[in-house]
Amino acid sequence: MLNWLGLPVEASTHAAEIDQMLVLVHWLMLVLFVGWGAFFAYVLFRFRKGANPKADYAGAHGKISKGIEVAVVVAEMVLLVFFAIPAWARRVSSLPSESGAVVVRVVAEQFAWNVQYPGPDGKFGRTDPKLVAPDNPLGLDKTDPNSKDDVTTINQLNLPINRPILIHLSSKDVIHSFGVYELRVKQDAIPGMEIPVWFVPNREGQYDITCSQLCGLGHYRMRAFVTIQSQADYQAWFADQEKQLNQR
Ligand SMILES: [Cu+2]
Repeated sequence: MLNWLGLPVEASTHAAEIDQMLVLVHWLMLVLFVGWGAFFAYVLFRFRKGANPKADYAGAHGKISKGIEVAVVVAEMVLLVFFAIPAWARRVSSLPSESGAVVVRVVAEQFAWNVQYPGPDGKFGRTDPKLVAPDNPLGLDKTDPNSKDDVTTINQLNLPINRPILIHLSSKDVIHSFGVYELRVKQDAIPGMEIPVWFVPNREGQYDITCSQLCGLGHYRMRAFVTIQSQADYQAWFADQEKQLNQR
């Protein structure tokens, strides 16, 4: 039932719930489209000029039209109250704990995605806009002890499978939007705000991070990758990053 929408693969645990919502909305839209379309064709014929030389200003009198209107409103309310709002509430209120999750900072800028991992100490190094430079896009304060083990990447986010991921999302300049279709994740990145985004990836692979908010001339090339890998592969990747860090 999901394939007819042509959706990308589901790569996170909440993807099925989002897709169910999409499918329900599309079914409702299909019924409305066919229903209103048939009604429109009927009205074109029934109230043609030849049969109705004088317009009737009172409109529809029957109970059927009112009944249909109420049914559409009720169907939309059911979708909203029983499906959409609970699904949204789960996304924004049941955040995983910092200690149990893989915590990452993602900072958007025109036109790239900067990633900061807190490293083994679990603490993000201090960042300061004054320290931002071409070789330090995050403005990481290298004198801060917490920053010593912080791994930073550009346009590449590696994450382990089957672990809760908590991303602290922000932006350096304008409003961007962090969109990963396979994970069914989309969240605006807003300067001055740090917005939590969480999900549990459950399918290994490499997926596109696409900026989903028109953010300037280079918007089209604001593309990055998220690589979902096994716990062992992720640890090996991370150890490699730490090694490179110590060689610098
Ligand atoms: Cu952008």
